Amino acid sequence: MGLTVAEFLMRRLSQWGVKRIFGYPGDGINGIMGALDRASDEIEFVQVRHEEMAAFMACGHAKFTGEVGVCLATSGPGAIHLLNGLYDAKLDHQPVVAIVGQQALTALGGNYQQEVDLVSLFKDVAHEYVQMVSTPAQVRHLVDRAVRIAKAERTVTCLIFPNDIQDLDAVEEPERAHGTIHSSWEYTAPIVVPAPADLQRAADVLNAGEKVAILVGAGALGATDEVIEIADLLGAGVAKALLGKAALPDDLPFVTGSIGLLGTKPSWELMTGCDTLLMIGTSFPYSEFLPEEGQARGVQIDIDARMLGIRYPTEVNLVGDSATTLRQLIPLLEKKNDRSWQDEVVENVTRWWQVLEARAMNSANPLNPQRVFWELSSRLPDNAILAADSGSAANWYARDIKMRRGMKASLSGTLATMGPGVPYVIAAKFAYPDRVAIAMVGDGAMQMNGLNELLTICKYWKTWSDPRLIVLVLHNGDLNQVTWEQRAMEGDPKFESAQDVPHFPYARFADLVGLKGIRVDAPDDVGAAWDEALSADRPVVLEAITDPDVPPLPPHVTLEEAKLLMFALAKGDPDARGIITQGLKGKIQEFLPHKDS
Ligand SMILES: Cc1ncc(C[n+]2csc(CCOP(=O)(O)OP(=O)(O)O)c2C)c(N)n1
Ligand SMILES: [Mg+2]
Repeated sequence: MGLTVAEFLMRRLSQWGVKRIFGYPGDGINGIMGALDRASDEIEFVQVRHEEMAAFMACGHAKFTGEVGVCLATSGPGAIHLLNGLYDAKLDHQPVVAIVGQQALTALGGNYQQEVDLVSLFKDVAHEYVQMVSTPAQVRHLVDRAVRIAKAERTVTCLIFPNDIQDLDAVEEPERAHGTIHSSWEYTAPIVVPAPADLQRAADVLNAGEKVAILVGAGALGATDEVIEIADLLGAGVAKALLGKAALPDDLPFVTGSIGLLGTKPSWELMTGCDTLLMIGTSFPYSEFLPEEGQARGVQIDIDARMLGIRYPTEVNLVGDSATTLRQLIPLLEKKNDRSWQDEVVENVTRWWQVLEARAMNSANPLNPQRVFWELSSRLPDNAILAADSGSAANWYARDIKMRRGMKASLSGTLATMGPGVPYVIAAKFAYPDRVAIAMVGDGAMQMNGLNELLTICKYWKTWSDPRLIVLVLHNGDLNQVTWEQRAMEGDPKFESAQDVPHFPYARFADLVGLKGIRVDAPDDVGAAWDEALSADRPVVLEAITDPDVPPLPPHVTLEEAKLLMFALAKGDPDARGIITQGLKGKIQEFLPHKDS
């Protein structure tokens, strides 16, 4: 007997190298689910708790492996649930294919139950390619195009399968006739390099500079050696956009760490002091953290021409792979003999790490969140995989975690959505079951979806060769990041009924469902808590009771922000006393002399 359409879909995805699909069933995809069951030797189905999590996992899979991620949902409600996770992938340029069900073709247009205009619904998020199957002979080329376009454009594509189509006989090879398509599944990524003359123009700008700043993003993740060599040649400092945190190890003395609101002071000094800016694979959005227009000459490298010249008025915009382009640029660069600029950067960086350590050691009520991240940093296994959620955790992850070579790390960089922390690390464990994965998540995000997804961890952890997956929960009883934004940007006091997060016993819940729960609320126990979590025989929820009054301070507080914060406190902020104490403690560390280490 021949294959059904759904079976052929599985076969074709498998030919494309897809080994795993994250999803949730429903009668809109029953034909596909049956085929998936029968194809389970080739493709594994991972059952999540909510379709948005399937999309986050597909995105996390793509981020950590470089492969296409695939998620599957039923018609109507299931399809709608995918959206936020798909936008996360789209905005961070990850290849994800969404497969969704639809009501029967025979019912469409009849106001049928669960009938949603899915082509229109996905038209924005999957605008590069969204198609509904209406006859079996289309399936081969629709799958081929959905996967190829997702990979080639590093974006989201979507295929919609009405449920009556799924069980029809497949057309594995369309007849050779007018109006049929004959497609193949192969795709090879090109090596994209700029023309020699343009590389020379870039080299001329970089050679002329005396104070070169480099900013790297996700596009530089595969160019570690090349960025190090260029930074050495140019005597430059290197700042990292959040998605590029793993691009360079933080133990290099000229790496200034994160940039932006969640960034570091040496990155700020690098950008405000430079005369030349080289941006590699980044679309870091906040212009106020980049040099002023006219201050620096700029060169930008990106694989996607659409991302060039939109963050700083760069003078040379190169379309190219970061590693290959940098390798071709290197012979054109002159080694700068004057190292005084880089020496200054190194000095700033050295001092900054001391400030961070001192800030982490400040007392708080009860735990200083910075201490939690600081203690983790030195204990991280060599090949750990990290994911931060959106919230104050992203600040401490950005600043206090020292990345080392071999680690992977990500978050929702551009959409900055709450919720990807736990699903990202689940995807990481499926892709790399022998590595330790750690999610860093706020209590708000845990309650939004992380708690439910712990049940997915319960369902699967015994299949992972190394069971260690740790979910750090910052239990601060607050939607803290936004509480601080409201204070510093609006001058409003904390709006308690909007910002307070209901109490929940995260560690006890972990124990209840068969994982390990560790609760820590004393500063001196934090290190031991991490040691225990990292040597556990099963996934762990590490619940840290942290102080919401420790401000996730931007690297420099503007006068305007300070004024607004003062207004907020004067207007009767319930946490005013704690904030003043913690804010002063953090700020003061910048001015104290530190022991050389
Ligand atoms: C889906 C979504 N809803 C709302 C926001 C706005 N937001 C960003 S951070 C944040 C607070 C997160 O609180 P929590 O998870 O408790 O982390 P905390 O900042 O307290 O550490 C909110 C509401 C968002 N980014 N995404
Ligand atoms: Mg919170």
